[in-house]
Amino acid sequence: SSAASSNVKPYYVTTPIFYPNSVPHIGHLYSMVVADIFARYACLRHPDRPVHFVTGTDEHGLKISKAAQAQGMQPLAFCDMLSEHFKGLVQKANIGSTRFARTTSREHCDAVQYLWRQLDAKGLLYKDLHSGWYSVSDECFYPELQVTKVVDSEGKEQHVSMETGSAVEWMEEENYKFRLSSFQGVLEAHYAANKDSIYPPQHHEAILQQLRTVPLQDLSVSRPSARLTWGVPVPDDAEHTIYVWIDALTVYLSSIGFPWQDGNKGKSSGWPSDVQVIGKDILRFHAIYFPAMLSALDLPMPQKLLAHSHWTMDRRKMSKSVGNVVDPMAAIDEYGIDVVRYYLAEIGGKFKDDVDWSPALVEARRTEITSLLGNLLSRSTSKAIRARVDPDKRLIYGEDPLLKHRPLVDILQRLPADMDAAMSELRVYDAVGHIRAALTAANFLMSDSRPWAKSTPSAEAQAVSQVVLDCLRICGVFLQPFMPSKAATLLDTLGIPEDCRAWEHTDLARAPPSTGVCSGVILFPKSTSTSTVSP
Ligand code: ME8
Repeated sequence: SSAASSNVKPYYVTTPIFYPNSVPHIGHLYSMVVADIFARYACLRHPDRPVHFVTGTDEHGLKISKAAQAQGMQPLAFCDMLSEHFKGLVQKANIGSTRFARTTSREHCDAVQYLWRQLDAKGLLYKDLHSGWYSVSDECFYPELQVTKVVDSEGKEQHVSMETGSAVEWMEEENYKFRLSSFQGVLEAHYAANKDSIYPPQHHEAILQQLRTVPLQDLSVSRPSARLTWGVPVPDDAEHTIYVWIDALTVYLSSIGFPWQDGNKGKSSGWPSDVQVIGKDILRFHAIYFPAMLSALDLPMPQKLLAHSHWTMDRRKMSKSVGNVVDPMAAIDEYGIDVVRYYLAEIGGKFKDDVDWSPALVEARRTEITSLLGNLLSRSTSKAIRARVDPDKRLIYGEDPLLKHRPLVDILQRLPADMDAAMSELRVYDAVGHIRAALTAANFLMSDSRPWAKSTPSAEAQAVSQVVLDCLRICGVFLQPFMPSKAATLLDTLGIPEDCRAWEHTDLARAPPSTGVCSGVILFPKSTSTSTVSP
């Protein structure tokens, strides 16, 4: 009922908001796909619970204004142009996000200023002198360890950045600082009490260990407007611009209507978040800075932070500045989005170690899923088998002797619980593994029983056909988060009505009525890409 459902906190999942300083690469697609898998799983698990899924672009700061300048463009026009590329990827990759956030939007900027005033009202902001080695040409401070002394052509000693070689000078400027140091105890207690709040566990341990041993320093949260105007101005102090990370992190709140008027700390809008997907490169911002901000605002902590590993190219991190990136659009054109999604989820689903992007491995995944799923569907829906079975007859699991002692039946009976456990613990790799195990067992059963052969008794053909089609149906439901369009084709082929594709329909004993099975559907047609020779 609507009264009951209005008390349910919407499921809330996020990706990082990406810097639109260049076009998206495969790493960005990966974060989107992982988040999409959780959003879609939430949908099939609880179809009545609303899902909020936020992705978007992080448009302020020096990095962006410099990139715009290099193109001879105004920063906003530059962001308008590049954020379209990220939106295009969302569409092309079948990402079911409910909101594409841009930090240059009016509501977001207002929310950032509101948050700033709240921190200020609580006495958590103060002005301080910040000093260090500053490069005018690079427009940034460098830590002592990254600065070295050189002797120039006139024999004069000079300090330079080791990274860029540009001259640095000792500079002092006024910044606002946030009293991050006063949140050490709160954060330490939070992570000590919530062991599964950061996944994989290695990151949880590292953050907790850090909080236990390294004192937090107050955080500089503004830049002089003289150096940086492309950002949200500090309220009532136009001399200063709010630090881009404070601005960016606030997007997770502003995208679901913060500041909230519900008197319930954003619960009816979805706060706290259920899963926030990030790359491990931005763990500190999400595991320390953001929770400190939330604690300052007296808001509940995010429930789970998933920090995934990086895609590498020849073992180096793919990055826009290095230029060794895989174009996700080209990969989708080449392999099809669902094969790419399957590859990202399967090869990248452990989140633990960095993984190398390799066209050969994508091909191998395509071959695997074509044989496990595509061929199984073709064989089990073939006219040869359909001619041997009565489509209206159903044998009862647990009673009919022909359905007993089949490993596949056991796997399918456990599958809903196995999937639920894996997904709620963010074990995407294991979730894919459970589906693969079921499909593998079904393929084995087919080869073993040969239900299409006249030599196989028709009662056996009937039983095997039923359990294999049930397997395809149940796997089809569970594949929806991973390969949404292939799963839809699969379920259409099996004649499963659209309103029978949720978790409750994965009970082996209670098959929904099929509107009829089609024969001759090829789920993974041979590649039409130019790299294969056509006959
Ligand atoms: O950091 N492998 O934006 P960004 C896997 N705007 N994932 C990768 C990756 C790789 N090689 N490279 C990037 C920012 N990513 C900030 C975030 S959030 C409030 C602000 C993914 O464009 C990964 O999720 O540099 C990483 O955290 C994110 O893209 C960084 O994207």
